[in-house]
Amino acid sequence: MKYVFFTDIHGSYTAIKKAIEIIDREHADHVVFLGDLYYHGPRNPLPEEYDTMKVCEAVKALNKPSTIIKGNCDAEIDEMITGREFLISDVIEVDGKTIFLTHGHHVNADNPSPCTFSAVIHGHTHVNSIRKVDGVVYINVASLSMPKMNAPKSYAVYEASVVTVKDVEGNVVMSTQI
Ligand SMILES: [Mn+2]
Repeated sequence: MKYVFFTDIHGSYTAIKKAIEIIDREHADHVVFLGDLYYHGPRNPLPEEYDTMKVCEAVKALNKPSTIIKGNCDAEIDEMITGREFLISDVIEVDGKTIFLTHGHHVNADNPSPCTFSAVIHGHTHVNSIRKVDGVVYINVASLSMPKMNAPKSYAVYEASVVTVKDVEGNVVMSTQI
């Protein structure tokens, strides 16, 4: 079972088109959006090809099973127009691992969960990182549209107990066993 993770697209049509290419290239079984899908918010400049309606159409047209996690920029209208619930968090049970999915503005390596998971996969800061806290591996996927602190535009994949953060070309940025 192979998962692909995207986060912080913030309404960039360029980024969602890239995500669709990546889903095909990676032959992912399941797609996870980790929040901040449409709205760019007052903290960010307008991303490339900012077009929330076209991003929404692309998400609705996905031909893979998917999960959408709610970010701190995601609103009730986003769920209504997408026709989907944006989950506050979710858990993947795979290969004997328990992976907690969250946007990352509440739970992250600096504010760890009181629960024990194999890994926590999140976004929010637009900077990728892998940190182990109390035996739990925290993976920050970073942004596909607006990375910060010189991070590359990136996404992540899970397969066979390994999480790999990659740049948009598919080059490995960082990787960890969980
Ligand atoms: Mn955020």
